[in-house]
Amino acid sequence: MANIKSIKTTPYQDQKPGTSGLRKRVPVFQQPNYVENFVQSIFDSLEGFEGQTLVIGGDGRYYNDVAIQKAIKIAAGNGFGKVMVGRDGLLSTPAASHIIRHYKAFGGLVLSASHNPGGPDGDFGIKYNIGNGGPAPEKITDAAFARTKVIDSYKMVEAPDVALGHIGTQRVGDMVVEVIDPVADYAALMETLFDFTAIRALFASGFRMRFDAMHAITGPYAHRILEEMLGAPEGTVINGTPSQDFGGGHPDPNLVYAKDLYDLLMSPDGPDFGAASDGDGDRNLIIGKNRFVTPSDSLAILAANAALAPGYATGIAGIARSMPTSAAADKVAEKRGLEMHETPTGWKFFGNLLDAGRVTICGEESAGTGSNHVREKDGLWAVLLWLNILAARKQSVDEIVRDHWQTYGRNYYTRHDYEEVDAAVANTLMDDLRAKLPGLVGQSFDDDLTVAYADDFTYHDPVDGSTSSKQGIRIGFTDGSRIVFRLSGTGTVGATLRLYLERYEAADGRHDLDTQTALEPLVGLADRLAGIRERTGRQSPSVIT
Ligand code: VG1
Ligand code: CO
Repeated sequence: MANIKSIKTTPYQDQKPGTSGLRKRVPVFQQPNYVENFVQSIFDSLEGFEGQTLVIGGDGRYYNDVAIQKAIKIAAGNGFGKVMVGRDGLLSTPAASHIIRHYKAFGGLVLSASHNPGGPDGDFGIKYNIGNGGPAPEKITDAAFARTKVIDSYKMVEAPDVALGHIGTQRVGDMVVEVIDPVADYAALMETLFDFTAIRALFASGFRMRFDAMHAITGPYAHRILEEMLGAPEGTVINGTPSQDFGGGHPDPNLVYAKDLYDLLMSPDGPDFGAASDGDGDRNLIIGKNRFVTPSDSLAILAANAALAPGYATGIAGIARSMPTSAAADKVAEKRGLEMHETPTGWKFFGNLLDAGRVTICGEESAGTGSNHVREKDGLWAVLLWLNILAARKQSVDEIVRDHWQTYGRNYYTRHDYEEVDAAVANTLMDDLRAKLPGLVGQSFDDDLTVAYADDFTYHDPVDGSTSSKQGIRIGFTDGSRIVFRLSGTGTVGATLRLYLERYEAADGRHDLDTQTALEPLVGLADRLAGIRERTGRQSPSVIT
């Protein structure tokens, strides 16, 4: 019999999972039993995993190697039959989702804080995914949080650390640990979805691309798929070796942290196509030559053109987007007669719709797009679908984007983030604004902005009937413009206030305005309504995407 120990512990009160798992600074995770308590609390909230398989992997950030050993031994102590783990403890978030599904595992632990910086003073995170490969729904995360507040012991097998450097099988107590190639299954899945022959021909014709892996997890995936399988020239993938602190950078593929890539694509002899992914490989940034593609537009364009890829040749069932994401995708759904769903922020809300076959493509304004091939957003998938579309349409990114606006109109869109704001100030700002909402409907501002609705978004899941309230304040105007206020659920210091702005120009409207200029009146109005500058003391946002 395995040497299973029940070890006494004391609870922490702050282990509440946010938008995407539990995220804290590394020193918080390094406190005695912090990881152990959280992992045991997750297992305590689940039933029926005895003898089943658990997938574990992470984005390779600092503390991944320590936390993964604890997780494996606790899984063994709780009676899992097998753990599948990526070599060196690595798995991108979408690859973990695929492996859970492919091997019919009971669930998985993803060790990552995604786009947050890493290193000894950076962030770490743990997220549990269920058997469909998607993030655990609130029912489970709520139960796990409740458990963390009272937990008094955890179960662990006493064993030496598992060697994760080589593919193969070993044992921890009675549990089998299989170390797998983190890339192989995922790459094989991509081959079933996309026209690799056409993409190979595109690269062979001299099409030039740069993929910035931002020293994060997608490096090994991008090297293998883009360079080895699709024949993109060596050097197409840069920053392709995962490092514990992401090369000291911020692995968030946006116009601030991937500015070099942006500048390159805007330069006269830049490549045809640029892309980047985040810490754990589930986000994507898409930039064509002289054309940045707003993630909300990218979702709409991918949905409109998906049928060009073999995996979606028979068409898509429907589209879902998170509430703050622009309505560009709605225009596609409307025109094509597809189901359209608006969900709260975070991928966990797409799972039911995907499982029920009601939607095929999902997306978020935060550079997340994905489909029913897994139950997470998927950075490389989005890049490959773009490549497939470019190969099939034989047009540039800019031409495709403009053509899309001509057909569906343009949803000008931007997000302004105020990071590390005092939490009390941010909460009061939201509370005061919420109190104002009922009085706003029908009011007109700046001559032409009349409020059509103003509410705090509540989602009713049409599949399981659950309700999620207080998901963000929406102020919609009669002309289709919209202002959304939300507090981030992934930050680890203070509060991050996100302001999302959108304005619609019809198909025959003006599509060539500068985005920030087009949205300036809404920015001003948002500040007047919520008193952002006055309350936060900030004159401008920390990040504009
Ligand atoms: C952010 C994004 C959200 C995304 C989440 C996880 O959440 O806004 O769209 O799903 O990060 O992405 P928040 O609560 O900070 O706004 V990732 O790449 O961390 O897995
Ligand atoms: Co991510």
